[in-house]
Amino acid sequence: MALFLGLDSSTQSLSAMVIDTDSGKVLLDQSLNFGQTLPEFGSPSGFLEHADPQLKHANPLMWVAALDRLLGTLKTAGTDFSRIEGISGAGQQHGSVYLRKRISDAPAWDPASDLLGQVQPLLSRETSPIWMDSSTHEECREIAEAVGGDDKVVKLTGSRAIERFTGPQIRAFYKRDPRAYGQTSEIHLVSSFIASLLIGQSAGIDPGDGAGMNLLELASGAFDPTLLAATAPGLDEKLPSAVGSRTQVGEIAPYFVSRYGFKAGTPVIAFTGDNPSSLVGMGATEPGTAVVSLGTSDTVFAAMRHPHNDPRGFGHVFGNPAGGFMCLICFANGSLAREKLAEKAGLSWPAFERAILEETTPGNRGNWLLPFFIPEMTPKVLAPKVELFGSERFVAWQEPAALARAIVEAQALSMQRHSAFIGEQPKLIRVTGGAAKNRGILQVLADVFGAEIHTLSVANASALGGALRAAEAVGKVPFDSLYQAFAATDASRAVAPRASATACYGELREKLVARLDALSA
Ligand code: XUL
Repeated sequence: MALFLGLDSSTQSLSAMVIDTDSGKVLLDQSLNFGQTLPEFGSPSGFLEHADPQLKHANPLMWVAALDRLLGTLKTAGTDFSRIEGISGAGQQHGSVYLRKRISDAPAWDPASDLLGQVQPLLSRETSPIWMDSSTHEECREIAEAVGGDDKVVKLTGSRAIERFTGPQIRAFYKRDPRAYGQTSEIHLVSSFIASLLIGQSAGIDPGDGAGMNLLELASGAFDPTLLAATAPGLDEKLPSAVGSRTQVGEIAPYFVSRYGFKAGTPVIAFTGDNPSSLVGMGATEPGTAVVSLGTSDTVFAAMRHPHNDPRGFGHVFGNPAGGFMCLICFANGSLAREKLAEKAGLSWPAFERAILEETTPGNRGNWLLPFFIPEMTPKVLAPKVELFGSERFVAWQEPAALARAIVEAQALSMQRHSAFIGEQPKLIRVTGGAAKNRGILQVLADVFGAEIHTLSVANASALGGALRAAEAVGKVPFDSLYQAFAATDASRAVAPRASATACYGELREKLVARLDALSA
């Protein structure tokens, strides 16, 4: 048996997946939901509530506690971690963790007590800004100006200076609390932080996640001195190193050997962002397959051989963990927006699915909406904005079925609008994430894009991506054969577009796109 562990510390949960590359089987696939399992952190959806909707932070100790809790639960349930040969994983992108001491300079984790109590005194900032934070508009402008304009930033980093990206967030911290910034010795991404916990050393940042910082030069994969200087003083000394995605960042720390039974010396491969990890987990690291991930955020992404930037500034280019690049467009109003609408319309999930499949038709008889229940980055909408257009009962929130279809149609049309810069319309799209179970959503995506929709049997593509990256880097199993075993699509669930439905979207597309474009003008 050759077992590899993948971890994914995402917005709402921590997941673990173990694969056996000899049998081609997934042996373990388990998630811990932060809100449900760790209510003491007051974060039902994985982040802290704040009166200002632009400020979105999470407690990094919640991620630390989750790691101990999940590994402990799995061990109690009989998981034998001593058989794991390699570990990798991913974290929600852009979020940052601020430490007084480099993890490499901190005392070795003591197996006699929980990690949380040992990490707490290391924090120089109690909370971590996460990808949903949109409070750094001013800092983005300052960084772009200092570097020589938006185009220059795009050329260097693959993206404009973006509110949720780590560089503008670090600059905001430096400006708002210079003392605490001065007391900070090390700043990690969520991905490199979790990897650092596992090895008890400071783990490096890979170009998949590092490209989401506005600090890394995309072409070389190294931090860029001009961007560092434009962001905050002394920043070059506070960042871990930039490393290749296949780098072994260290070996599992003795803490995990003694508490959970890992084998001493188990290699840990650089962690990456949840989207780049999903690119691997979806078997989509070669150009030609587009992926839609329906999670807390919805994302559209695809591998690219050469960086190709979005002239409108919404799309990003990140490193592809398998080599080359990937493009990505992110929508903040993903599952949280679907949940808020379902709650307001009084719909359970099965009713939401039935509403789309059985009770409404493409184009929704002229009912449509703007779905920005929280601030949105694509298009840029700084304050929540939900507007309904159509029949009287619909605009009065009295048509639950039409409301369900309206949000999914708006999300799909916005995805199509904002991914148009990639070039050719995809004929095949692989869909992942919790909402990929909902056939109604899959049918709307198929009809709007005029593309066939495939899903994998594994729901958590990001944790799978971690396990596959460990198997490739440590076990030397090529991605191609890993994909055959683990990233095959489930043919029985393929959803085909209906030409008549695709044709229905002409008028709605025009109206919605005009509104979306006006918002970001
Ligand atoms: C991508 C992004 C989100 C997070 C959360 O740019 O901000 O998709 O990675 O999952």
